[in-house]
Amino acid sequence: MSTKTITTTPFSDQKPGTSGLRKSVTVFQKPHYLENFVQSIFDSLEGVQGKTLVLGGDGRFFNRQAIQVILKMAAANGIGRILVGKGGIMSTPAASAIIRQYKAFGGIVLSASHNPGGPDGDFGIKYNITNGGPAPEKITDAIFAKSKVIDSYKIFETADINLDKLSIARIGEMAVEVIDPVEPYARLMESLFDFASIRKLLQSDFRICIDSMHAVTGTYAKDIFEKSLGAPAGTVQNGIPLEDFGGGHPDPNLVYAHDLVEVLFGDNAPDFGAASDGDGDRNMILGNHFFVTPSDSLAVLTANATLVPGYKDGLSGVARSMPTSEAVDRVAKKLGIDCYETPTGWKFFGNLLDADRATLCGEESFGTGSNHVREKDGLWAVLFWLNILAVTGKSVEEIVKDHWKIYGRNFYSRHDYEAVASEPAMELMDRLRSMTVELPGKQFGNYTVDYADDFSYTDPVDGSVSKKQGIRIGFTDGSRIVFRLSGTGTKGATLRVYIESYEPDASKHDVETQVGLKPLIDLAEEIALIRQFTQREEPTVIT
Ligand code: VG1
Ligand code: CO
Repeated sequence: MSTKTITTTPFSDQKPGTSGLRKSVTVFQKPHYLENFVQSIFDSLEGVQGKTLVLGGDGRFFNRQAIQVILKMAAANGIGRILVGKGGIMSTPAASAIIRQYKAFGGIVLSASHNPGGPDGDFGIKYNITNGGPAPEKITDAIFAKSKVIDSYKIFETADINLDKLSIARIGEMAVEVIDPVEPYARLMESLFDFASIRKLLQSDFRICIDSMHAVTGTYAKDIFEKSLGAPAGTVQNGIPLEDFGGGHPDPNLVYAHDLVEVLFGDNAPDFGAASDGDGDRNMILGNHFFVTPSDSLAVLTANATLVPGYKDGLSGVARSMPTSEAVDRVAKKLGIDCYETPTGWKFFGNLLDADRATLCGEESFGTGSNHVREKDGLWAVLFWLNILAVTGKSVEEIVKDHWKIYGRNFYSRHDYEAVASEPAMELMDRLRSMTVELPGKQFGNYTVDYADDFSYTDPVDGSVSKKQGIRIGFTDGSRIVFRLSGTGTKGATLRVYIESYEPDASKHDVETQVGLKPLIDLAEEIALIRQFTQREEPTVIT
């Protein structure tokens, strides 16, 4: 049993993106690949020696092997203590909660989120800081810089730790505590929501269905909904976490969460349905034959926050990512609170939450959360909705339609062109970028361009500037079209087109989303020549 220093050479592709490093499993299995990145993390953290780190992942293929490697490397790098989730499991929001509760130095979370898993799927690794949130660019840049010059890494040679038993063990000087990854998170949820009212609702004839998509929330959802809140056994479907997510794509949207969609849009549908993603930070909310757009969900939670014990005193402010619809802006205006527009990615909310400028945050990509942790939180959003439904006695559809009556409806949709060729996708963006100068004032049928830019964000707390965050084209009637390239895809490029229009007139709210947005969808094609650049006739996924 001793520390060994192993000679290595750098890999060129270890730049952490929006949420850490994501690559296919086969890339992570290359000799020294994982080790190089992990050593680069340890080398970039000043003062981590002797401190506590949290470790866990979404249970996908390679999770257990990676955890054993990281534990041994942590011991060799002088880490004081590691808290690792039993079975190597920890959802992203639970990791955030545990880092905060234990006042840990930080944490390492293993996940490629909503990307498929298994030997041919994806794997990922990200570092979270003391506040429980994703590392800011300053740290991820330092990790990348290290990974480019690395020539050796340190690892402690010893037997594997048993991850399946709650225990305290040692690797050299370092303590390894295998902890329950659910309990601290479940207690936090209980402290925020009115569990008594939700329990009463779930024991009435109100029926719910939770789809964990064979990913990490299976463990959490069974404990919270079936055990703690008394929902009938079987409420959680696809609840056993599997290394390949049962061959599925654990992305909670209308296309990939089809099991749940069939239940909620089928005969004898329950009153409420929800799904979450691979690592449990996303959520999709459905009512009986009704889909709640994530942007609307954020607006509804904001408007109804004071009904929930954890937020009964009101919100300090709200924040949304730039491509998220402006529905929440209207609520913030009415409540007289600030509304921040940030680039895509949860890390941009961290400073606003820490400085108490925002209480709730959300992204159009099925992410909602609050200052209770520093990540988006799927099951938190589900409990928030159930709390609102329990207190108001209304259905999901009534809640949303009543909301539209008050605030108007923001028709909203995202069109994804997944795994297209990278070069033409970048050309499409470059072309749009150069067009932003000439677009303002231009007329396209009924639409006149009000502004066009490549979104740039100045963090109001630390003044840091993030440029080139997506092309926004705004029209004089309040409609918007946004173009971005994904930072989380692992094959080629993924073009995301976000389309939004505003309709104040309630008599026009019952139009199907894609129909309501048709003129703008056509306009996006006319302006960006999507078909020509992507060589695709239609999007891969429409949400
Ligand atoms: C996507 C979403 C973004 C989200 C990110 C991480 O990024 O659009 O809103 O924050 O995934 O989510 P991109 O760059 O592919 O558009 V998760 O659940 O994968 O941590
Ligand atoms: Co996720």
